[in-house]
Amino acid sequence: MKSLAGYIGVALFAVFAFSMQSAAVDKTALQDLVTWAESYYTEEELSRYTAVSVYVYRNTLFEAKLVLLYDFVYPHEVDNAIYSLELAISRLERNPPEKGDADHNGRINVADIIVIRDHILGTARLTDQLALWAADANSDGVINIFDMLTIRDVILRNALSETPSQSALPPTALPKGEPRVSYTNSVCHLASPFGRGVMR
Ligand SMILES: [Ca+2]
Ligand SMILES: [Ca+2]
Repeated sequence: MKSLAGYIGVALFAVFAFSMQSAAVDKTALQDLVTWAESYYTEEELSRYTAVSVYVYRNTLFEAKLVLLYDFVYPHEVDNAIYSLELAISRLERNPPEKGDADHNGRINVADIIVIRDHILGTARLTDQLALWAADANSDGVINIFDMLTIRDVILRNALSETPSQSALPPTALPKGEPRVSYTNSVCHLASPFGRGVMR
């Protein structure tokens, strides 16, 4: 039969062993992931994703930060936190943009015209399907100068009326295919985002 001192000794050893194990757990990868996630997924960025996927992401991030906070964690808890956070990030689902919001930031402004201009000129091609859909502002299946002019009109109309831009564009269903880019005679001259566009 063990003495009281024996039990205390065993307990102290267990605590010591657990502490040594916890101290050895490397949280660097989790810390790096959390730091990156918090810097990349700002409130503005998160506003582009569906409420459900953002809810899951926030909860998972919170749990990951708890793991970072705890002094005593097992290695598999750190691994699980990394896995769960990476999964939540991969499952963040973008909200569909409105027509004309080519840079998908929730606003229609000059930046969208510039994005479309660069896409047409080939200096910065759009590849995201939602962006391609939004860039076809006049919903004719082609991305060209007329989409830039459509957005310009929306901006001017909004500036005059100070009403939301959503109603200014014709409602359309999401197309199955990628809008075609018009390269009619290949060159699109633009003096400025609001400048005259001449296709030749
Ligand atoms: Ca925009
Ligand atoms: Ca178009």
